[in-house]
Amino acid sequence: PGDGRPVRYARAALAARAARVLRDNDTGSVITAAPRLYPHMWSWDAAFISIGLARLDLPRAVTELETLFKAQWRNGMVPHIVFTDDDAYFPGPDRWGTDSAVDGPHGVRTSGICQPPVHAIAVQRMLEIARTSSPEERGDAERFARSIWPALYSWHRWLVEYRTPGSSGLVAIVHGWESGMDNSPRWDVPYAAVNPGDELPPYVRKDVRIVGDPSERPTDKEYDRYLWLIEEMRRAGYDQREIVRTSSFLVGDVFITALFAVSCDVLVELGTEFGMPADRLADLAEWAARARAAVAGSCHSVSGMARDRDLRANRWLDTQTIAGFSPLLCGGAPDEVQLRLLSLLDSDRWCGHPDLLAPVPPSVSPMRPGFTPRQYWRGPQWPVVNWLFGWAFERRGWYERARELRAAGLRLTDDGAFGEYYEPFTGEPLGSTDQSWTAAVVLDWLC
Ligand code: 2M8
Repeated sequence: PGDGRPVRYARAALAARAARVLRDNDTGSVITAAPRLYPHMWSWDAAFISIGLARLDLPRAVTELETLFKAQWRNGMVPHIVFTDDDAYFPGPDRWGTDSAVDGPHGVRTSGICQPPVHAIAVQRMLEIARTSSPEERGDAERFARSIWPALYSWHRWLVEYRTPGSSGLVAIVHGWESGMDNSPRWDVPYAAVNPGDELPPYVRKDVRIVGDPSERPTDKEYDRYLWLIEEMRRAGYDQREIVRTSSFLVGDVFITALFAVSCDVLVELGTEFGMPADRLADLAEWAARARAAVAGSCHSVSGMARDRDLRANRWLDTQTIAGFSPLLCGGAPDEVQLRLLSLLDSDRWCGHPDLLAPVPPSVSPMRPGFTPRQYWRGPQWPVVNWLFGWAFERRGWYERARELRAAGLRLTDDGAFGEYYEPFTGEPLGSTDQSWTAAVVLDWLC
């Protein structure tokens, strides 16, 4: 193979392995995010998984998203974890303590926070895939898109009603886990202000026992903060207004805001096609415009990179991570800023770094102090993030760039391990292997 990794699979064999990962991770009711490390359904994982499944078994893909949305809270929130009864993951449902939350769902146990809103994107992608298949699949996918649309609308409305506080227009998160990029340096400053109290109930981590090298995971100190924020939310009874008012972590997340803007656009497209109410379509168009303006408004005047905003301390967060490229996902930044971002992305500070195994954007620039090539969201490359940029570039008509990202993503993942994340220089798969969303995006790239 020439890159130091033991095997490189050809396309057909890689697709067969990816399909097997999704089949093996299927418990019958949900496809777990990963076999041992993540034995439950995660919200944004489920969206990507449905895209991969649509290539294999459309009804199964539909069931996956229906299962997630059956766990939607009564106020509209889509929870970040839907628990199976496996107890190998911590924190499980007892620690979250959401069973008595007023707005919680009936008959299913979930966490009490959310994750990035990529579900409309998944539904549209499933529809596109089904339309290249039989008339029957096409009909099924259209029925599904129409039936899930109101739930997607109320999920987006929840993000506006409860999670767009203040004047920045950015969608706010109350826990780093909501960003999906748990321990990214994006959150170091706001997390420094989270002080776990003496009343933090004791706990034992399970993740570090499963991942062979604990330094690929967040630290214990970080976990104390993660657990402390859960404690605060439990005490607030999962009352969203109270949480946003009092939580010691409140940050406008620019990457989520960009995904929200483009997902609102997608919902407008689907809603127009399926004759959804005009007032709802108008809401979505307005939310998209506001979110897009917030992303553009966050861009640094020199670098052009988009920034998160610490809403407790009222200041911009200037960490150079992959989230800085958010305007490329949703558009709306001035042309000159966009060009600066594209040339930065191509430069040796990002995808053009000469030592990368594949030109996939790492989670943090390899040229930044604090870049840690093996540690989770602090340096490694994440295939799903690469998929999102490729999808957005295709949508924006940047076909050559989209093709390049797809090729780079396949180059990184053709070892067939379906790593959760990858060491950017050696291409070593890290964290979990047989990670479902990695298998899913690889399938989408291959088909
Ligand atoms: C990771 O997050 C979970 C907590 O939600 C964890 O570390 O225990 C993140 O990479 C997140 O983005 C992802 O959805 C989840 C499951 O793959 O794992």
